[in-house]
Amino acid sequence: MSKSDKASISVVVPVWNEEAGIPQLREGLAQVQELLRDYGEMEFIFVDDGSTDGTQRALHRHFEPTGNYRVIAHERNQGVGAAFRTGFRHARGEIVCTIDSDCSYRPRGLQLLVQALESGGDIAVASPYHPQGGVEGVPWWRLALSKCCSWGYRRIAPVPLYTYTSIFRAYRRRVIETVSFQGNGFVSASEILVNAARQGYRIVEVPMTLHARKTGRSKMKVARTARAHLQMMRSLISKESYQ
Ligand SMILES: Nc1nc2c(ncn2[C@@H]2O[C@H](COP(=O)(O)OP(=O)(O)O)[C@@H](O)[C@H]2O)c(=O)[nH]1
Ligand SMILES: [Mg+2]
Repeated sequence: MSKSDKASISVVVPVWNEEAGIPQLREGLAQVQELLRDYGEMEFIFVDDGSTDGTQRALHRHFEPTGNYRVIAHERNQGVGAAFRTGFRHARGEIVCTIDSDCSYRPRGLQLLVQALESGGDIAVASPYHPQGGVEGVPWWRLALSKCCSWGYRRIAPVPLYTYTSIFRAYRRRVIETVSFQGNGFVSASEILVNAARQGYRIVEVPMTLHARKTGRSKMKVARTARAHLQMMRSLISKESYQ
């Protein structure tokens, strides 16, 4: 694909020290390409955020360095929100997706998210905490943080959702071009939704199952992430602009 061509769907994949999971990711993304091939050209943008293991080598080994697969590297770790900003700057698709590189949401679920945009959404979000969603094998302490945060946001955010924390999403291009966010870490996922809702974008939840990761460990720093969420909730309650 030449630089001037526009991909129809871009998939931004933040990765940090995920070497062991890259073969599984390759299989998942091959399935996605097959399922979404009618939507036209797809591109995959891996944002390697200062990995210190062999993640970058594994990405280059498993994904052909064509125009459809790009690896963008941060020299040092900046966080998943910073990785989204980098990925969004490079994405050319009319639809821009973000996914977990550990395949804790099965990549083929992107098809449901893209279909949700076609039925009128501006943002489609995987929602394990929706009554029809599900969670399999995720440690309780990890789940507790996300569930508590989503419970809290649901009460104070401009739009009531069941899940504000998943990063498995599809956005219409205009959303990533017009919604700004400041957070560098996991809180950015919630911040994007809150800011998009304030700007009047339509958010659609798609019930989905969150699975335990098969390789590696969660990168979330629980205490730091909880603090960032609490700070954002405080600013929502006091009606200050978080931006
Ligand atoms: N680029 C980047 N990606 C990250 C960072 N932290 C986590 N990720 C990626 O974000 C996704 C979700 O992170 P994960 O560790 O699985 O967190 P959890 O599933 O919420 O416990 C995975 O693809 C990670 O590789 C980071 O600091 N930078
Ligand atoms: Mg995970």
